[in-house]
Amino acid sequence: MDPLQMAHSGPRKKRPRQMGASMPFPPHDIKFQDLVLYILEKKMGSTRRAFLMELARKKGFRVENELSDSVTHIVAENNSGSDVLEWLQVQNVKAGSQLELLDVSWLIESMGAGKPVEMTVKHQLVSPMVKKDYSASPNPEPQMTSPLVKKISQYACQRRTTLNNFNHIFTDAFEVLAENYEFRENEASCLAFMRAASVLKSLPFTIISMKDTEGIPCLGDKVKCVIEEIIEDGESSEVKAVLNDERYQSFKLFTSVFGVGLKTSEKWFRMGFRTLSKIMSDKTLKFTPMQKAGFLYYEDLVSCVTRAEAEAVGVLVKEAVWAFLPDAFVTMTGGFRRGKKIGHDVDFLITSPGPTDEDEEQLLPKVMNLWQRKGLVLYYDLVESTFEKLKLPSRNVDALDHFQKCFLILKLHHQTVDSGRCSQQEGKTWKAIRVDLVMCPYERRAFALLGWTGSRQFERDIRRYATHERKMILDNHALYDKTKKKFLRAESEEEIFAHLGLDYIEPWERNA
Ligand code: DCT
Ligand code: MG
Repeated sequence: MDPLQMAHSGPRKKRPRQMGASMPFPPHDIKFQDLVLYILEKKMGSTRRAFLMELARKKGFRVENELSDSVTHIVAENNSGSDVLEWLQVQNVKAGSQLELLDVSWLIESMGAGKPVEMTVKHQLVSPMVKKDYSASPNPEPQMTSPLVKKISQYACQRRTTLNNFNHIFTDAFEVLAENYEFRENEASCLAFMRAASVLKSLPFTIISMKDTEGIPCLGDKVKCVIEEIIEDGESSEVKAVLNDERYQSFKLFTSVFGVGLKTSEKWFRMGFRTLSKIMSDKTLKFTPMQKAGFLYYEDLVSCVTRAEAEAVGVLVKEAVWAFLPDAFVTMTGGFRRGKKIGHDVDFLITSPGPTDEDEEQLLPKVMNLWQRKGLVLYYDLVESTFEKLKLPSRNVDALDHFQKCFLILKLHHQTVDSGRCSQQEGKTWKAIRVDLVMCPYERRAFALLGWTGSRQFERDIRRYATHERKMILDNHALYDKTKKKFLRAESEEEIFAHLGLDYIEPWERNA
């Protein structure tokens, strides 16, 4: 027994329980045998740590004094994921995939509930995937910055971005600012904030101090100012000002109408319009057929499409397509392929190995015709293919591709999907849904699938990467190698990534 302990224990026979001291026989019953907790003192302080350890033990949790192999959960306060990983590295402990790194909020909620609560993104300091990557990598040499941020690429196609966004508070703010710059046609600033949002979405931890931003690419001075203000005040004054700005509010409202872009919004704003009802009732304004449909089905179209609705649309698309081309492949693309639970529309790529050019050309018109006879088409715009006339590869990376496609509004009856709550109007038994159908030649399907899966930022970055890092040109139709002066064929998305020398990124990791 050490002298200090002897001094404390005095004449008493029973050794007093010291908070934080080594205890081979914990005095509290352990209720949750599978969990072994370790509470990090760093940034928490020894007093609070001792208090939490005692409380957790009272509640039936096993809490270790020392970090050992048996520990399953590390609980930290005021630490980011990178802080904890850095600390583990110093301790020479690898954060294996079985070790959970959690914020103290998980422990507090668990103690409140009297049992371990489910670990969600808001509790996890590091995404399980990165923890695995990290534990697999050899111990790197000492680093000045956070060990996690060293290897982040400026290109979204070299990052894995799932829907687990640990930095919503920042990315939401950036997206408002980017949108405002878009409305003001300041392309450079718009892109700067979109890139910043994209890179923060890929981080496996929440930024809690400016130190966490060290080494992260795409964060310029303007972006860092916003981050700093949010860290300090919990919000950005610039974002607040934009959200209250009349022009921003009007553009946001006007562009929420299907068929209304920046040009029309600008016109209506200059004419002094501020509400949709004034615009709709104005006798002097002329609307395109697309805008008329946009106003007519406005409520349905602004309420998001759910996955159940998207699946129901998928059934209708397959039924109709297979009626004319039984061997066609129908793939849901866009946000739903990336695992999103909601979307503004449902995108499909259709391709078939068999058909003659004429059969291929006739498919979408036939599908439209069938659905019109069934009364399912509320609006459609069939865009003919310009693929034959196209000089590949196209340099305009943000332009739409040259495949035949159909932008439509489909009438989805509720009996095909359990979504009664989606309807705004009493007694209405259907919902208007925006659907994009794209038909591509079979040998182009890998490029079209990659292009239509998105996200938009991912697409921008994979093209930028191809151009600047590989001297290749990638678009929705093809991949061209400028050095070899030839087109590179691909039967799958994996082959395109391989041609570009990139690790394969799964669709659900492309939410950049
Ligand atoms: N796309 C593109 N360039 C365009 C338009 C689209 O690269 N000019 C790609 C990126 C995503 C995909 O097509 C589908 O586009 P959207 O439906 O607009 O995006 P989404 O990711 O599906 O998002 P949402 O959930 O809002 O539909
Ligand atoms: Mg979509």
